[in-house]
Amino acid sequence: MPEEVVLIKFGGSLITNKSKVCSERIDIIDKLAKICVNITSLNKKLIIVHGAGSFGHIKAKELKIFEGKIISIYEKQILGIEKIRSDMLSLNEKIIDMMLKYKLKPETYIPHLEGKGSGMNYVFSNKIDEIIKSNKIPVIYGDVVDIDGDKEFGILSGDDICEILCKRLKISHVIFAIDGADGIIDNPNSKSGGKLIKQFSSHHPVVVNKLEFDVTGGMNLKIKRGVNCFRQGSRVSIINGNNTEMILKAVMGVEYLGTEFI
Ligand code: IP8
Repeated sequence: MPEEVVLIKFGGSLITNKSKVCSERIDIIDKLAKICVNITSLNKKLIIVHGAGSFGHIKAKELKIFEGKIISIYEKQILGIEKIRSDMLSLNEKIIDMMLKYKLKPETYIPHLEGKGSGMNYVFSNKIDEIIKSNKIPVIYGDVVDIDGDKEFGILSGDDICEILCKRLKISHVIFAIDGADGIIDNPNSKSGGKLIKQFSSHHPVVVNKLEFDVTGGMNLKIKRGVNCFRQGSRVSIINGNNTEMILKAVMGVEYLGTEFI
């Protein structure tokens, strides 16, 4: 197995059209799959995590899935969970199909079928180790998962998955490929739109963009998870995923446009 493991999180806002339910951005998925080919040809092991975007967040927000079981809307929640899970599988299939088109060997780990626990309490099954030990590319995604106790279900974000995997494995580099910005912006709500923070230290104060639509915490969660991945010993970058060339540059260790955690 190659020594260097690169984990790329494809942000849900990047790979889907945020405001249109279940609408994927196939051109971006295509570009990302091509970058995966480049990275594997550098003899690096790749792990892909992807978010939900409009395949998960719109319905999850509407049905307050994040809060767990709510008796007054329980039946609707159960039906909604089924729908979100099948929508997420279909988004995952689009990514897998694209990877197969480029002769990559992906294998999906389905969070709600394999493990349980929401957020950082999620417990992976051994299936993840099997996929990682094989020569396949593990593909994991944010999902609605079962949890023990009265809440019954909750959300596992792709950003949580990144941190959990950094704790479980030795990951050399975690890259959050996002949409709408070149990395962490110092003041996204200002008139000028703020400035890119090229080197981000975990002590840096962060202002979060008020316009985010995520049920899982958007940029705030990404930064928190990124800091924790960095503390586990991984390099961490946040990069505009529309600019896939920058992902490759970051992996190659040359100068790139984006935010590097220091
Ligand atoms: O987009 C969220 O995952 P994320 C999962 O990685 C669902 O935060 C189903 C909303």
